[in-house]
Formats: sequence, C-alpha cells, structure tokens
Amino acid sequence: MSKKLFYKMLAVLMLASFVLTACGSPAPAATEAPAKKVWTYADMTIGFLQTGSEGGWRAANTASFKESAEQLGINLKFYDSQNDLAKQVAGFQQFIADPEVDVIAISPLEAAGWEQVLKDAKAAGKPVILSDRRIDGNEDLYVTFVGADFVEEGRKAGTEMCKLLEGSASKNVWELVGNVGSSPAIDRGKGFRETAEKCGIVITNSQTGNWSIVEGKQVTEAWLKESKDVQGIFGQNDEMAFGAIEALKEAGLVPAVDVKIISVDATAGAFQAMLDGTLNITVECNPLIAPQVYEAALAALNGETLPKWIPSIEGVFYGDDPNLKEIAAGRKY
Ligand code: GYE
Repeated sequence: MSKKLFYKMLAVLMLASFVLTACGSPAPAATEAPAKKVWTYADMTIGFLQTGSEGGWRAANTASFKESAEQLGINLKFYDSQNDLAKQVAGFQQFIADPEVDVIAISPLEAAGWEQVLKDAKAAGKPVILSDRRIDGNEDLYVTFVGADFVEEGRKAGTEMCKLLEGSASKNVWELVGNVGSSPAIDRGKGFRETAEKCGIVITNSQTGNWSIVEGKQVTEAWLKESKDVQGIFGQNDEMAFGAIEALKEAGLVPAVDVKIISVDATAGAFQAMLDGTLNITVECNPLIAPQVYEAALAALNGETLPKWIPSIEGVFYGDDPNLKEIAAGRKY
C-alpha cells in the first residue's frame, strides 16, 4: 500500500472521528440546571397576619382572605393578632420559622418597628407582602404594598367637609382618629388637614377612638360636655362616626344637620346611616383586596418584579345621592 494511499486513508479516518464526536455521540452529559419551578396557587402556603377585629371593614377584609383562598385553592395560615403588636411580631417570627410557609402577608398594626423581622424574613428567603396598611422603612425589605392611598382618602374627606360647611359662620371640626401609630390614622389625618384648612376649617378636637363605636361615642360625649360649638365631625372610619352620631343624638343635636359628619370605609353600616339621614358622606376604603395580595404573592414566588404599590380602587358616596338605595343594595360589604 503506497505511502500516499496510507496517509489519505489516515486523513479520512481522522476526519470521520472528528465529525462523529462533534455531531454524533452525545458529549458527556453537562449538569443541566433543574427546570425552574413554576409556582401555582395550589403549591402556595401563605401566612397572613391580620390586625384583629375592629369593625365592618375588618370583618369584610378577613372574609376576603378566607373566601378567596378557598376559591383559589391556596393553603392559608391565618394569624389573628388580636390588635396586639407584640402578638403580631411573634406571629411574624413564627411564620419565618415555619417550613411550610412560602410567603408572608401582613396588615401591620403600627407603621414603625418592622425593620428587623423584615430582614429576618428576607434572610429566610420568604417574600413579604404588605396588605391594607403601610410600614415606615426600607421598601427593599418587602415585595409590594397592596392597599389604599390613605392621604388621598383624608384629602377627599377634607374637600367634602369644606363643601358641607360652605357659608357656615364658623367651621370647627372634631376628628376621631384610628389607632395611634397606624398608617391609616397618620395619613388620613394628614390628608384631611391638607384640604380642610384651605377653606378655613379649624380642628378644635382630635383624639383616637381606636376604630370603635364605643370609644367614638365616649370621646364625642366628653367633648360635648365641654362645648357644643362644633359644625363638623370627621370619623376616620365608619364605626367611630356611628359612635359620634349616638352621642350627638343624646346631646339633643341632629347628626348630619346641626353637625355635618363624614366617615371613611363605606361599609354597609355607613350606607344605612346615610339612608337614615344621620351621616352625610362616606369615603370608600376597599377591604376586598385579598385576591390582589394572593396574585402578588404568587408573582413574587415566580420571581416577577412588582411595583412597590398596588393601589385599590375607591370612590366617595353621598347621603343626598338620589340612587343611594340602589347603590347600597349592590354593595358587597
Ligand atoms: O379604615 C378601619 C379598620 O386599615 C384601612 O382599619 C384599615 C382601617 C379601616 O379598622 O375601619
């Protein structure tokens, strides 16, 4: 066999083995990255820390979480903080340590003091969603806030109180405030002052009624003992306004006539009070936000980036609205 033929055949063989390795035989298996888990609601266990039970709004909010979790097939671990901040922090730490819990949602009782537990949740790889109420502090420590613009709710109430007191010789207004330190209490007060003071309203009394009818009534009774020189009452929620209405009646004043009354929440009770003619206006704060919270939780687990605020949709309702009865009949809470 001539040298020339030998080298030709050798070249062909080498070429063939090169092609085979490049195309044919599977290269040794590289360690493929495991397929990325795509979370579904059925996979998700969410630990939700509720504030406790205050009134109609909170009851509707709690029902929204429990009912939509059932509908979506989500495993919900519901923690009732009984309106006790220490209990709420302890519950948060419990969810961080709980291997079953994938994501944590919280309605913070107060805005301050969450830095450390949020850092712990982050270190534990558990996304956190704020529901209904904000916290002060570093936005990087939570995924998003689902809820209302409380400052804007306050502004709306202030603007409406200006309209109700138009032409009134004096514009003394009393404010029933939510639980001290909570973002709705802080922000609604800020928003109300921003617009109310533009028309010369003077806030001559302001005190917490802790979102309750009983305390709303007691605080108003105490003020009425001192003076009846009041033209308007701003209840930061419906329940406290209901308490003020009772106190005014017992003091011989006609609520919504002698004293204009505006509340926030727009629960069924507020519509009934407007239909009864004892409440002038209610500014809506939507409690049915659980589906948005769950959507955000799932997106977070699937690594999606979310806006830092997912606003809830809200309106204003008037006691003198000719369609009030129909509107009230169509309300979900
Ligand atoms: O306005 C009040 C409830 O956090 C927005 O809490 C909520 C407030 C609501 O007790 O009725």
